[in-house]
Amino acid sequence: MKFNSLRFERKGAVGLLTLDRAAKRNALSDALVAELDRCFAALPAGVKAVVLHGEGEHFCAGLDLAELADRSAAQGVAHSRGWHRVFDRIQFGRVPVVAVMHGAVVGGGLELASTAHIRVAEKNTFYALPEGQRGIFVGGGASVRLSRLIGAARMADMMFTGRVYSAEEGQAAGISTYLVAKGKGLAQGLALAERIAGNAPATNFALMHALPRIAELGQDAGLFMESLVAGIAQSEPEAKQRMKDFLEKRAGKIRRKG
Ligand code: 1HE
Repeated sequence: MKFNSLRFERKGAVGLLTLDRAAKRNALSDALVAELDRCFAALPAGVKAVVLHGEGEHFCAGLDLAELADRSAAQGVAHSRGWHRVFDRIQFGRVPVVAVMHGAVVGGGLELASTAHIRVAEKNTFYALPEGQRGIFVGGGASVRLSRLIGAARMADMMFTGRVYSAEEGQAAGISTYLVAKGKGLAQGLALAERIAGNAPATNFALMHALPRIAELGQDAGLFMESLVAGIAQSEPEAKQRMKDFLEKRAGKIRRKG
């Protein structure tokens, strides 16, 4: 796949997707967002997980402020809905995405990272929602995705006060679930993506498409939907084979850490 502001490389079953606009701190221009859309729509069939990271010193500086033209209210709604469509395509796409973050993860960059299924942060990562200071509001899904990760109160604090979260604070708040040394994020992200790519497809599908929906349901409907998904997943031949492999001592045991 050929792009101007992205690079896509195959590493076996893992696709490595790089935001490749370092001179503008990987700011999300309309063209870059359109390329993300095209990339996720056309992922090669053999790709079973994607790692998303940023070239240069930062993951992503958010919306390309140079393009914040004189939009009417209706045009602003349409622009935001365009991002929602693309970001939904990433979150509810075909394969799980691991975001590897470093440097600035701000505004729309944090919204993009929030679409991923796992987030790895390097220790030099920092998070902010400068929309609050720029006199605008988030439009790339943060009110839904980020508020579910860190809570609406923390998100509101970031926007009211311009608060910047460090990598450690982001980890404690739930933005990342892996915190690694500077320069080690990509190796960690690729290792995680390889593990994910080795899962049964039904498990990955359930985690991407069923779990977030179940998490939004009440207890009764949620437990019922869980049973339906569990029944479907365990009926797959691959699940039966994996269970048999364990019982016949061909599969690994879970080992205590350290
Ligand atoms: C940009 C952008 C951008 C950098 N749009 N051009 N996002 C923000 O408010 C974040 C604005 N950016 C920054 O605060 C800083 O640039 C960073 C902390 C990300 C990086 O700092 P630094 O010192 O490494 O880089 P720099 O010198 O500030 O920027 C380098 C170049 O990138 C410079 O351009 P140049 O032509 O003068 O070299 C910057 O203008 C350019 N650049 N960030 C356009 N964001 C759907 S709603 C989502 C709403 C939002 O995302 S609002 C948040 C916008």
